[in-house]
Amino acid sequence: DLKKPVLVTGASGNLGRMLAAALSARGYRLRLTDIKAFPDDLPAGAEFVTTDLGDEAAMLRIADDCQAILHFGGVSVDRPFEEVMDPNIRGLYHIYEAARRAGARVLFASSNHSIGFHSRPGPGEPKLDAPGSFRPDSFYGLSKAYGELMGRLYWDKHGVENLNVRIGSCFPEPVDARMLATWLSFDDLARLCIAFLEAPKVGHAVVWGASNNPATYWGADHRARIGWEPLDSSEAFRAKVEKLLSGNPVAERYQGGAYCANDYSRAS
Ligand code: 15L
Repeated sequence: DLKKPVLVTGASGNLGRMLAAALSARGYRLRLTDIKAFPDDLPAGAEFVTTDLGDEAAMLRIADDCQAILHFGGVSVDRPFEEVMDPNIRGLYHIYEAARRAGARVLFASSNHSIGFHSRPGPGEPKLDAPGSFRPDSFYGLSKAYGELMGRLYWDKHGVENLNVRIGSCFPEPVDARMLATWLSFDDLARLCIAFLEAPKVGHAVVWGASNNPATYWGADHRARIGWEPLDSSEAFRAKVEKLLSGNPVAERYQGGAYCANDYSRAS
């Protein structure tokens, strides 16, 4: 539906700006929002309003009439609990209430840090399947698990459709050896968002947000439901990054990498 607007939160961030351009080029009407000003020229068919995810009235207002919310807003890195609380915990409730009232579907930018304390699979070991695999590696990762479960609740109780994308590492290129497993290209993310918007039915779904990387840690998910398959691969960057290790044994053992090692105080 190209007539009803799509709301993109976190629109001023790296992923939000890339998606605004890609969705505008596809002909979508866009309502963009962020706590920070939009740094670029607005793409065609887009309007921008500054909002705070902690402000319920503002979130209900801005989502009014929207067909979908692509929720990329909130704290996107490992931060102390108090900083995560308002945008990522309260904010998720505001996003889902707004979606329920507008009759919109939600794409939630979840993260691999919701499952970061799973060990990296060795050669021949099974890959991690998406459903029910939470092992957060930080208060940030915990907020992403909570956001996914908010989607579970709103689908079961109110029929709000939602796709939870456990993004690995979405950057222009992989920048270290871990990203040979976790990298998601911008183009694969843009195609995923379009597949979500155009899928006849989503329900409550969880998808690994990674490109078609042979070194992946991840197995089954619900991608068939939206007909998405990643087309890019991190292998093209192997020679450039394979020797770039963190040097920290906790970071190297677990899927979440450095987030697992931050503030780590377990004796054994
Ligand atoms: C994330 O969740 C962060 O938003 C991003 O900055 C990266 O740190 C990424 O995870 C990752 O694990 O590489």
